[in-house]
Amino acid sequence: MIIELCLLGAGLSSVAGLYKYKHNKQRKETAIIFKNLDKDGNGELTMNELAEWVKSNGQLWAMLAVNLNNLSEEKCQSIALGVIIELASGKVDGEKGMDSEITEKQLHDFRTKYLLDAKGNQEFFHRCVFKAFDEDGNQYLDEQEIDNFLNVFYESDSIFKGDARLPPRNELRKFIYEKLDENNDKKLELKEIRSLITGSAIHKVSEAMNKVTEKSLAE
Ligand SMILES: [Ca+2]
Ligand SMILES: [Ca+2]
Ligand SMILES: [Ca+2]
Repeated sequence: MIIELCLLGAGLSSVAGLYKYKHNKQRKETAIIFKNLDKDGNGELTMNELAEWVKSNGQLWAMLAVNLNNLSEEKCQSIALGVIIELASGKVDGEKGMDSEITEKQLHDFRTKYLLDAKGNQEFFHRCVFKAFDEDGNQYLDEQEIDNFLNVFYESDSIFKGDARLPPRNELRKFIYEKLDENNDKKLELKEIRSLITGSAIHKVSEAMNKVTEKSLAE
């Protein structure tokens, strides 16, 4: 019994040890990244200092470039930069976040939550896609922005072109306003339009539509 308890104790402490090791390793990585980016050494990162990180780190924007292939790499980088600052600073209301300076702790929290975690990484990507269409940055897509969003599905080089699951444009549009716009204000927030963004961006429109239809039938 005592031996078993000892073994259990050893097992638990090695799990804790591993966790601590991983945690410390991530912290050290953040510290190195931060030090390299903080060119003026004032202990905070401005937008320009962070931009260097985004530029050199494809993980932050390449997914966006692949999925929205009409956007230039520079545009994708600037979208990712905007989302990073919003998430790291906690100021998601448009322009205000852009003046924020990011501390090492904020950078670390952003990395662990949105880069080193698969689910968080997906959330980060969804936010980038959303921001690509929320051109005025007011956190919802108005009718003009929704029109641009719909272009993704219907442009001549769209991966959905000729896909039988893709409904006619006006039907998809109707679907968005009738089924996804939960509070019927003709403004689509990320949480309302997410089902069209999910997956590796919008691959499964009909599936998303079915899901929402099933959900609304079940309610
Ligand atoms: Ca600085
Ligand atoms: Ca908008
Ligand atoms: Ca709405």
